[in-house]
This record gives sequence, C-alpha cells and structure tokens, in this order.
Amino acid sequence: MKQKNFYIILALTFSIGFYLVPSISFPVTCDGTEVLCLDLTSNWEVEASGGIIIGGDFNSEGFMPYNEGGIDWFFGIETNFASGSIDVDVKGLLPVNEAEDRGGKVSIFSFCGRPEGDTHSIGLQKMAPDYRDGHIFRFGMDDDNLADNWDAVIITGRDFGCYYSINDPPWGPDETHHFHAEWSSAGLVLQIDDFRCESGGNGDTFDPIEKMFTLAARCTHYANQQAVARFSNLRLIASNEPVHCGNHSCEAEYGEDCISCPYDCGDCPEEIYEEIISELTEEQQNMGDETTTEEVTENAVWEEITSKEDSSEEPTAEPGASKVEGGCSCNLLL
Ligand SMILES: [Ca+2]
Ligand SMILES: [Ca+2]
Ligand SMILES: [Ca+2]
Repeated sequence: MKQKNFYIILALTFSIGFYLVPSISFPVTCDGTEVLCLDLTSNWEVEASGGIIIGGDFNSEGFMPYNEGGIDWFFGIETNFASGSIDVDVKGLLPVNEAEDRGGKVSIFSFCGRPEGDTHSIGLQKMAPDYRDGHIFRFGMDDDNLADNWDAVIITGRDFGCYYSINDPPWGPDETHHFHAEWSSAGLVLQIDDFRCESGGNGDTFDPIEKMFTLAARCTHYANQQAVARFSNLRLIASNEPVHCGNHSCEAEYGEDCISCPYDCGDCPEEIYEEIISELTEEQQNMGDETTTEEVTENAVWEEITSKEDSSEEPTAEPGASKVEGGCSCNLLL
C-alpha cells in the first residue's frame, strides 16, 4: 500500500513538474545585478518594470512585436549604460526574403540617447537579404549620428572575418537562439549561441544623459523593421559607473569641455567651432557635404578598427578625431 502511494506521488510530481516548467521558454535567472530581468511572458510584468508596450502580444513563450510595435524603456542619468550587456532568447526569427523596408531587415534591439536629438545609439539588426552575404547581423555603436563612421561595429559578413548568417543554414520557426551582446568604450562583443565575434572601438561609447531602450524594434518604430519572433528571458545590465557628463559640474579632470560635454560646460563660443573646423582635413570637411554610402563607411571603420587591433596601441581614436567626433560639434559636420 505504501509503495502504491509512493508511485502515485511520484507520478503526480512528474506531471505537475511538466506543467510547471514551460516546455520551451524557461524562466530567466536573475542575480539582482540587472537593470531589467524579465521572462517577457506577460504585459503586467513588462509594465511593472517600467516598460511601455508600443505594440505586440504575449504568451507563455514570450513577446512578439506587431508592425511598428516593440517595447520601450526609458532611463535617466542614474542608469549609466557606458558599458553594459544584454541577453535575450529569440524564437522563430526567419530569413525573410523581402526588401529592407518590407521585413527583410529587422531589429533585435536599439538604444537611443535622449532627449530627442541626442546622437548616441546602439543597435543590433538582422540585415536584409541583399546586404553583403545576406541575412547577417550588424551590431553598431555610434555617438554622432554621422553616416561616415561608427565608434565600433561588428558585421557578421565574410568580408569581416566573422561570418554568421541566419540563412546559412536557414533558421526554422521552432528554433530558439540565444543572443548575448556587450558594449563599452573598448568595443563590442556579439554572441549568438556558440558563435562569438568581438571588435575594438575608437574609445567613444554610449553615454547620453537619458536613454531609451527598445526591444524587438528600432527606437523610431519604423514599419516592418520589428523582428517577427518571440522574445523571452531578457537580461539587461548597466555598468553603472559614476556619470560625469550630465552631473551639472564641468569637470576638466574627466575631459569635459564645451565640445565633449556642453550639458555641463555650456555651448562653445563660435570661434572655438571655427578653430575645430579649420583643423579638419579638406577630406573630412567634404565628407559632411556628401551622402556617403554605408558600405564605404563600414569599410573605412573596419580598416581603422582592424589596423588598431593589429597595432599594440589601445583602440582609441587619434586625439583630434576623438574630440571632434565625441562632442556636439557634430552638427557642423552634417
Ligand atoms: Ca558616426
Ligand atoms: Ca560633469
Ligand atoms: Ca564617435
């Protein structure tokens, strides 16, 4: 009799166990160091974390964005993303053979500086079928919104020596893939399952005063650029090192001046802008007048980054370039 009860209890334990543990999406493991740590299976959980659901639905396997949807979170100066990382599981992302604006290019996540007009950004996108090798990833960080350079970029094309495409072999509708991405002034890391790619940067990083983080879409929620897939098990981590630019004190010891931190130090007098412009090479000045293609841009940055990786020097831009690029003289170059 006792043995029979034991088997009944054992059977119940197993059946309850299978009901309690979702078969595909396991609850995310949080260790308390996260800015966000969510399994993304309910709207109330997202809203409780401060997330604004622009469009999408939830089920036990996670969140799927609608067209022009996604989820936005906003962070103030108290959260410093100058270095950070994200982990998220993505199920059912497919290599859709459509043009860039028709679902061929989709966003895994975006970070944008705020208030509106800030030029800091980070983005991870699955690129269109006609972009380089097709259905590859581009993970880029920029702080000046200029198309002629990145602060750091990983492009998973064959040209860049770190090849990964979701069409080679094609991802399937039942596949869940794990994304891990890191950024800092030292560069970027992108890991998809067992694939890993790293890149140095030019020393600039994502450090706007206010930040917007958008999951599964671009910050601007462009039509057909949401990732049509289930997102689950999100972990977002911020370095939370002390913020200098934005603390209402102009600190020369941290490299702040009217160029690098007008928020604290005030806008530069006009003659300083003129001095900066006169120091630029003719080529750099012309660059601002032309619409350069993404490809030219990426090649130039890649060459710059790889040449730095090859040298024994730290991956920082030459002082002049860094200063002009890193501050708000960017409008002069547009
Ligand atoms: Ca740029
Ligand atoms: Ca400051
Ligand atoms: Ca820059």
